[in-house]
Amino acid sequence: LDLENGLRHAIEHDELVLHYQPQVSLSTGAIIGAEALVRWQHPQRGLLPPVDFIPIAEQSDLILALGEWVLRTACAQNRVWRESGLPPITVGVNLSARQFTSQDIAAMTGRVLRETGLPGDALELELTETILMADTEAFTRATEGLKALSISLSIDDFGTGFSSLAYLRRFSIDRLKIDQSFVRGLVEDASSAAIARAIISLSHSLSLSVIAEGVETREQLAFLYAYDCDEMQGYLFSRPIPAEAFEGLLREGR
Ligand code: G
Ligand code: G
Ligand code: MN
Ligand code: NA
Repeated sequence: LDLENGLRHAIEHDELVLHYQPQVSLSTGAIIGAEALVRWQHPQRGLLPPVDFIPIAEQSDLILALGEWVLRTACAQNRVWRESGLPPITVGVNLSARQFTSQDIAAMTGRVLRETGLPGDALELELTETILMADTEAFTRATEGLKALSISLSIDDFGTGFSSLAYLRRFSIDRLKIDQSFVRGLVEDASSAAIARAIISLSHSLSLSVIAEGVETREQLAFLYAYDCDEMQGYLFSRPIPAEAFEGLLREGR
């Protein structure tokens, strides 16, 4: 409960901060996107990773205020980048299941886009397979509302859940994110490599784009390139970094 109250205070007093991890095109090497990842600059405990507070926020409606703060901050930041003549990128924001069940997410997102002036096609929302499995009428309406705003939808940690492939079509998914666990074993483990290849080919068969997460080595990158993966994200290129550092990378065009 202490942490919950602390977190409520943190949202209201700007103790949260976003770091951005670059997403890179494998064909051009250019940065094409940024995943926004929240941290809590805790006054006593230092910079806390999301695992330390997102699960707590998810136990209450606190996740709604936190989620809206993240969305607004990421959209406002990307608007600033776009206005400053940097190469245009898409910003990706992670969503929790409760953000679909406890509010009208399309209305909230539409409001944030209007208020920040960011075009919908410069925003990607990351869903998990668990969220997708909530195959309800309300969820269908929510995703239709988001698509009507020209927002991209991706499936995070793809391959670790149990979603049906039919959902990819039904909910107009744009991109799959290959889970890090498959990328980690790409070079040594035949079954990880087979799964990664299968996800890439599935994506292309359905005209989705596909990004590999957690790319740490040149060998993994070479495999992904050979398998015709579209994009990569991982420590090999960059860790998640503060906005100013990200802007530096974008400006250098690397
Ligand atoms: O940032 P890290 O590098 O530690 O991220 C760990 C986990 O926290 C990831 O699974 C990510 O999806 C989740 N996460 C990070 N930022 C957010 C956020 O703004 N909202 C939600 N719901 N999850 C987030
Ligand atoms: O939302 P998601 O679960 O995909 O969050 C991505 C998480 O993966 C974040 O915690 C981020 O810091 C982490 N991450 C990103 N790239 C790498 C990487 O190359 N290696 C490892 N081990 N973790 C990574
Ligand atoms: Mn993610
Ligand atoms: Na992921």
